[in-house]
Amino acid sequence: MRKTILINENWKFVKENVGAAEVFTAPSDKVNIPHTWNAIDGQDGGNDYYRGTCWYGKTFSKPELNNGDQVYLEFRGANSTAEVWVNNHKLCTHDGGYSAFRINITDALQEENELVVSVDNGPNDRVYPQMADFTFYGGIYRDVYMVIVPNSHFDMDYFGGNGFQITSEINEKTAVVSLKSYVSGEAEAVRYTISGVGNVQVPVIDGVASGSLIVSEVHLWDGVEDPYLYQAKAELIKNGHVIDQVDSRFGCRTFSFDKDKGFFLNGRSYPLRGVSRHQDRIGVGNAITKEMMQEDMELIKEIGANTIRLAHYQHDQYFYDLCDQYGMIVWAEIPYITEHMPNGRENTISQMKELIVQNFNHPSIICWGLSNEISVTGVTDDLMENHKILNDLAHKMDHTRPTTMAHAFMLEIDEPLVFLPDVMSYNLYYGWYLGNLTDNDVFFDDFHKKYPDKIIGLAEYGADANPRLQTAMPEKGDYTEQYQCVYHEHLIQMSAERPYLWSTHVWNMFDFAADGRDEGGKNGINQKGLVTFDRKYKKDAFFLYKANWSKEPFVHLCGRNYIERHEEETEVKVYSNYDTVELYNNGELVEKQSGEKVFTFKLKLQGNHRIEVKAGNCSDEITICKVPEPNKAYQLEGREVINWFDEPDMNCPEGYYSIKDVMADIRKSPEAAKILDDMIIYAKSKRGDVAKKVKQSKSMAKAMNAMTVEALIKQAGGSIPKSMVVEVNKSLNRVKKVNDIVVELKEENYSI
Ligand code: GCB
Repeated sequence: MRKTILINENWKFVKENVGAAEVFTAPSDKVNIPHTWNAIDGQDGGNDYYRGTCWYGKTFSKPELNNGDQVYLEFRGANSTAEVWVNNHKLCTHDGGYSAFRINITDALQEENELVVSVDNGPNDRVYPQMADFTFYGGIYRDVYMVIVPNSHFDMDYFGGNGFQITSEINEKTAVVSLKSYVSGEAEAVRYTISGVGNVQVPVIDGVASGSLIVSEVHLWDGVEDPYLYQAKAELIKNGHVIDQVDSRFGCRTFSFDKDKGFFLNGRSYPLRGVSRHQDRIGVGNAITKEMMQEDMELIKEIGANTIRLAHYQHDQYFYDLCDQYGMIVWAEIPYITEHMPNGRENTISQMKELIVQNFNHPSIICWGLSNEISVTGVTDDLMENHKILNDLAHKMDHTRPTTMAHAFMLEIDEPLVFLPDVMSYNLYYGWYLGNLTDNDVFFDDFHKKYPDKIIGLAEYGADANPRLQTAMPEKGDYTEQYQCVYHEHLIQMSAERPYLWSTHVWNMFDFAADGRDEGGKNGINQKGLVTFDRKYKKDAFFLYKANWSKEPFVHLCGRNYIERHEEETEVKVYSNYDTVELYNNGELVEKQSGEKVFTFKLKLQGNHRIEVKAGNCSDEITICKVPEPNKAYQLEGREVINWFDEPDMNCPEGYYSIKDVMADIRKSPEAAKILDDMIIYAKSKRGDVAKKVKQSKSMAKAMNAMTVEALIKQAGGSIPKSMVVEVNKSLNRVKKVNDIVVELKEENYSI
């Protein structure tokens, strides 16, 4: 029988590209897996974290083996290219930092062994991801196992899978469960058992054993309400004895998509409303523990989501298992992202094969994501061909799940790429990076009207919020908790009014590291999370979703961090899934309100206030007070100016440009356009690599052209310092207006 041994402890780590021969002699640290070398520098901004080759080493004695036993090493994740040596023999190279891989080391074994692994997260042009809005932490950051199997065994060599594939087909109350396994070496039969159902023994023919079992009165895997899992085992039989065994859970469910009504699970409408997740955490990067994954899942459960987009790469098996257990519907994807690389085709294919083979049996997964925002730097023939290959591959490997893609919001809705996958989705950021909140509504209305037969969803949407930043007057680009709420209140309503959206996923459940970012009062962090990077603080918007999605009764008072308030009359906002809430000020009832999810109260401020809200058996409390001056700590540095033209040296002379002009007018003068472009380049540099690369579509260029420079500066959220705004305005004041030229719309790089 096989033996699986976790070998995470006691590795040597050399943070230098010393070469295989030097690993045990070079100065090194002692580390345990999971490990990354970018836990700190990958999260502190500057886009300067160490990307290169580092080395790991471990010695071990030869395990006790029976005749013919095969010894494998199994790496669950090493980012992003790993090479494995045993006793100076290089045994494998694996490209792809988020999928599991195995290597047979039997022939290289001696009594005492030196295992050496190089891991390289340096830039190249063939392994995805290379350009994206997150940190590519280097290291062996998921578990490592030694697996000893008999000479004949369930296949260990096919794209990291366990050689056991289960598919179920449901017919009314009965499920036909097809069981297939792949066998290496000689064996006569495989016995399949489903706990509580029965077993069947089938012969191994040409290395494959196919059988089926009927489950009558099938207990469906029914999403978050009843995620019932069956337990299956495959036993390999040789000479009448069981010599190997693999186990897998599976679930029986059906699902479908309707162009008007969205997603259906087990025949009933089941609108998918949920969040996206990145795996990393503050201080530990991607080297997270099972407890951390469990905590993430508990938070996602608490908010009441029924779906997770596991972005932008393959997640840990443990997390997919949790999704099965908690009944989450999952969008799984490979890190084919942002920038298509002509040399990366092979890597997209192998990563897609790994994704499907390793995750085939998870009932939670309902689609395979081909790519994310891949059109950002332009669509080429090679990109199209690459996608067709991946699409066909996914269909061939799995006829039970559709393919999907997350399109960038600058991809015009008529582009052929939009329609390449089976079901479509867009990442939209109107009301944050660009445009107004209602542009999201218009976008989907246009799409649905023009393509009523297509299945469309919202793969990403979100707005950054730093819990330190608080305001009575929320607006786009201010990074306050309050604007994040305004944004999500609108988006929730927008999607509720459009039941055809097959899924919506908030970007993002958790703040995450993007070392190239420097905005919103934090360096190196994307703050679109509903929960902070350390998982310790639930932002107000978290409770907005909880009110909409969760059945667990609760009431929440917003503005917990907005303690010192300057306004005469303040707004007190409450999120709850009760329909009646009562607000108390210093113990006195202010008002009892009935409504749905969002309740707002006005309160005159004077001195100190202990505010309490009660609903059913639940209550919440905050304390706030009136202060004579606005608290500067609540404002984003660089965004303190409310009206630019109240500032000294800010003018708007007749016949000359100023920041009050719309961009289309400024672009009529090459001299003024240059001033604008320089400012935009500067602002983009604060939003990381992806922002620098974005190529605008014509419709977005049109939207941008209609904006004033002043509006653009606000949207940039304080990343353009006051002194620069004054200088830009002064420079524009020196340029005479050009009135009679029509500027041609170009796909220029001028969004922020
Ligand atoms: C996107 C990307 C995601 C980014 C996000 C953002 O569309 O898919 O990786 O993190 O936007 O926050 O800008």
